[in-house]
Amino acid sequence: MSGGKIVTIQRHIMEEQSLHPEARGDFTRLLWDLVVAGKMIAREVRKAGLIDILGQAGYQNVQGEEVQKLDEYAEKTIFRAMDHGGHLCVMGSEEVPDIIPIPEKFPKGHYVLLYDPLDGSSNIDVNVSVGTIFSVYRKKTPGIDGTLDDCLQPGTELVAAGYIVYGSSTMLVYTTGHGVHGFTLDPSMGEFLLSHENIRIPPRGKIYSINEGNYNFWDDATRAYVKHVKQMDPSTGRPYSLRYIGTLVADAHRTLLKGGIFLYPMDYKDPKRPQGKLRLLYEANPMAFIIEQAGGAATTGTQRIREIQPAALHQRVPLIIGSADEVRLYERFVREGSSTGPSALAGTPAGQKAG
Ligand code: P6P
Repeated sequence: MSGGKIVTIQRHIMEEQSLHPEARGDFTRLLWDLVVAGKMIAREVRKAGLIDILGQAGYQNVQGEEVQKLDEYAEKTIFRAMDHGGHLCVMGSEEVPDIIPIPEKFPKGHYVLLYDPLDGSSNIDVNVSVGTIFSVYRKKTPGIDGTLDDCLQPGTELVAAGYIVYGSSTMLVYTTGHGVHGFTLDPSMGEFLLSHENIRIPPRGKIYSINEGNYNFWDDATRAYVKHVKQMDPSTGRPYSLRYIGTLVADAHRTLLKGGIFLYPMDYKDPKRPQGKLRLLYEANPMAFIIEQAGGAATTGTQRIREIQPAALHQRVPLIIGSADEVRLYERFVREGSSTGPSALAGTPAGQKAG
């Protein structure tokens, strides 16, 4: 926690701008507009149970998922907050099939915004944390209008990424490549105040986060890794603990603060979707940028998430993120491919380095 000094997110973003000599204020104002959208979504999430904004909107999104009314509100709020500022050349939303052009009547800018307006929305009506995820890239193609190619950039090209988690409190966590910083919304003031400066993820952690219901559809390496972390660790007298909220933003936020590992690996329950459920552009890349900036790691099991060259707007990838040592151990299970995991570790309790 940041003792003493009172820093609003607006002030912090301004200070971050000074770290980017080429920044002309455009980027700062883009993030400011995004913060406004986040505050408006937070307000609606907080009172969702009180007004007729719960429940389903009556249609499915591009993912084939039932759209919740709050999904729709979040989508429209971000679009309306971001379409006229003159900072963006194109947008992309996890809820929208194609790229979202900037309306002709508005000026266009040099940045690309990709966002998941309300991640975990199936949790809304049971009062479990949900979130918003955003990614910012520079425009790469010539001309004024943004294109699909401007959206299909690898995560190594990210200039900013962040999320808002609507939980017991509302927190905004973001990075522009100079560390990861967390702000807690003071609803009485409507201000996000710096509460977690320069977040660092612990190199190890005793929490694993995965949907065990998919066990029968995992590959051998994932099964072997999960079996490994369930073994008794004599150094702590217990195995790892399982925590799974079912909202990526909330599971990733806990992993960032407490360490451990989050896994949404390949699963074979849906032959049309062997790459797992999470979207590269809208979920995996922004979370990978944040976790790496905090000292962690993000992989598919065989490839660094941020080095994947996207081929499609809604491309899905396996996502394993968390403490660097934990992610590297998972990669060893994949690499060594044995059904009992890395031979040197066979029988070694979880949490202990092999000889
Ligand atoms: P499952 C929410 O729908 C989401 O996209 C992520 O936020 C979350 O991590 C994942 O799906 C949960 O999926 O299959 O475990 O319900």
